Amino acid sequence: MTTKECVLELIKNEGGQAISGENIAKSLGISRAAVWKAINALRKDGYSISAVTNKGYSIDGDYISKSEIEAHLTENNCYSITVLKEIDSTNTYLKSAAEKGEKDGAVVIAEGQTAGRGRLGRRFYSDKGGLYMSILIRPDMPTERSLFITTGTAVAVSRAIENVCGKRIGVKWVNDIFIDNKKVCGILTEGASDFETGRLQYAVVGIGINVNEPKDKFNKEIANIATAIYEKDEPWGIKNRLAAEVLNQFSEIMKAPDDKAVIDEYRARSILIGKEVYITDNDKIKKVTVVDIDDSAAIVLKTDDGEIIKKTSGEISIKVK
Ligand code: BT5
Repeated sequence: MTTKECVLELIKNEGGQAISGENIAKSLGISRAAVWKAINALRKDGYSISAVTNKGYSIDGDYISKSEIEAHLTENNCYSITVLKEIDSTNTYLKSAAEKGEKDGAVVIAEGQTAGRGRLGRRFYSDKGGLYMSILIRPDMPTERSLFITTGTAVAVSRAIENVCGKRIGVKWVNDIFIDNKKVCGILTEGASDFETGRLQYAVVGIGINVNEPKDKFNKEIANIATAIYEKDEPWGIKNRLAAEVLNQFSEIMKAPDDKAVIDEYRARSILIGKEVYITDNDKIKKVTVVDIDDSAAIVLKTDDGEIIKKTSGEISIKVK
């Protein structure tokens, strides 16, 4: 670790309380001037570090820390985690690493994204306040079953938010996580498959969670549809516990994402079943009723003239009436 990283760890370890420059210098065996230089460099990196006279330095509680995430992982997890302050898109970054041979279990987490992506070229607003992470997996799985990666991830994220933050979570087929009828998280699964074998080479699973509302509020494009887990003042270090629990649940579920129990839980969390919705299918808008989500994770719809149709991800987008 560099001096800057060591100073950061010491300040974070205080859980919001101040630590004096003298104590930092003593712990690391460096001069006060070196501490001051490291603090300035951290501020330049975007950390919100306050200095209080006669007390020392403290940091805002919404930071993300690799060591804290690792400390909350269950024992048999072997993720290789990289934490970044800001990046264009964690999915873009990890996809490029995957193409160069990066291993199963690589995880990239960012505090903000400048070009966060949703499905079908849509934008995912990624202000500081959220948790943006991508996980690389190389499952031995036929490509046509990859929809289960998205549904399994939705269950993992739902469980994690409930366990760590105590909020009740619903799922909007196929990749959206909701709290009280508003979107709190989106999932983007991208990958590559081997045409000869018809099996997945890799998948990069991107998860964007609005943990705290952005300081300047949500962008007006999403102001009416988006929500955050916390309106303000998220609990100290919560993003680290949440990221770890997402990874814990994810590794458990990815052992068998198509397991009946997982798809049953996904179905039970669905906010769409029984509702009338509009679907956009090949540029045509249709009103339909959502009948079910079947065991292949396809959505089962009934049209106005009574016809039952099934759709899989990517073909349609859904708007609740
Ligand atoms: C998604 O797409 O919701 C997938 C989002 C995946 C984001 C993660 S973050 C880490 C990784 N790196 C990336 O670059 N992406 C992944 P979709 O279902 O197409 O929804 C996109 C739509 O959600 C937009 O058109 C907006 O209407 C809405 N939206 C955008 N930003 C949002 C936000 N922060 N919260 C709630 N809704 C949002």
